[in-house]
Amino acid sequence: MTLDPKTLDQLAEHLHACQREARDTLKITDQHPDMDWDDAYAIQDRILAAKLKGGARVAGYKAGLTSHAKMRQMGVTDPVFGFLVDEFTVADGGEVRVSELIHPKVEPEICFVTRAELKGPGCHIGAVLAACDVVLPGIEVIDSRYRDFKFDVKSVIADNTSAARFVVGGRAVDARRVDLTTCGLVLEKNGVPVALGAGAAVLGHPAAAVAMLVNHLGRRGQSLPAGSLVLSGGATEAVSVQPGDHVSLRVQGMGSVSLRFV
Ligand code: OOG
Ligand code: MG
Repeated sequence: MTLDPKTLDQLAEHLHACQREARDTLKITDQHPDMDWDDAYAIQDRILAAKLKGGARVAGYKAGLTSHAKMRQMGVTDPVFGFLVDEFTVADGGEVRVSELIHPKVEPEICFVTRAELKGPGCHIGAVLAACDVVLPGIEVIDSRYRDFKFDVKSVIADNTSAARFVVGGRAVDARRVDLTTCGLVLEKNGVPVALGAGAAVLGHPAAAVAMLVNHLGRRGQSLPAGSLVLSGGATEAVSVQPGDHVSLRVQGMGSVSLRFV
């Protein structure tokens, strides 16, 4: 850690206010070039604490920057982890109000629901699949609080990895009965395919992203509780959206999920 607790508090308050008020900011490492990964997660922790204090409930966890397509698009080469709270949830087929966001983008994701606690270090794909109940398709709406979506890895971690909204739906299937590497996925905007890929785009196997999250939590003395929802990360580049757009994601064997931007 290089930042003092007061600075961490201020940065968390600032980023949280930017999220709530849908206004952008310059990336925080411009002012604090020496901040480290622990500082970044400490800021994210403070944002979560403020949300919990305000009555929020944790709705799940997310891994991000887990595919080459995403890493290339954002110029960041390390996966990052964040939290999801109830205020981010959208019902399948539901609406997202663009006026509540800065510059939203959508990402196709494979989502896991666990039925047993997972603990790192040493968590691997096998442990994740053994502890998973179902997998299902999900669309994440990311909305970096940083101007023009420009950030580095520490800034984006502090900003809770751009988390803003998400929807899960389609058909939940037994995680061990689908081949999560070869399953194809198609993201459509207004009926036109705009991104396509396969599960293996996410770290070779999307369960590897969950294992990395668990090992990350383990390093911080935490575990992934039973019954957790985990977004494994965008399998393709994220796609910008505007009011009026209808977005749907179809994942092979798992049906489809959708949302509308108004
Ligand atoms: C960071 C969040 C990335 C994913 O699935 O890769 C993410 C960003 O690109 O703004 O959620
Ligand atoms: Mg994502």
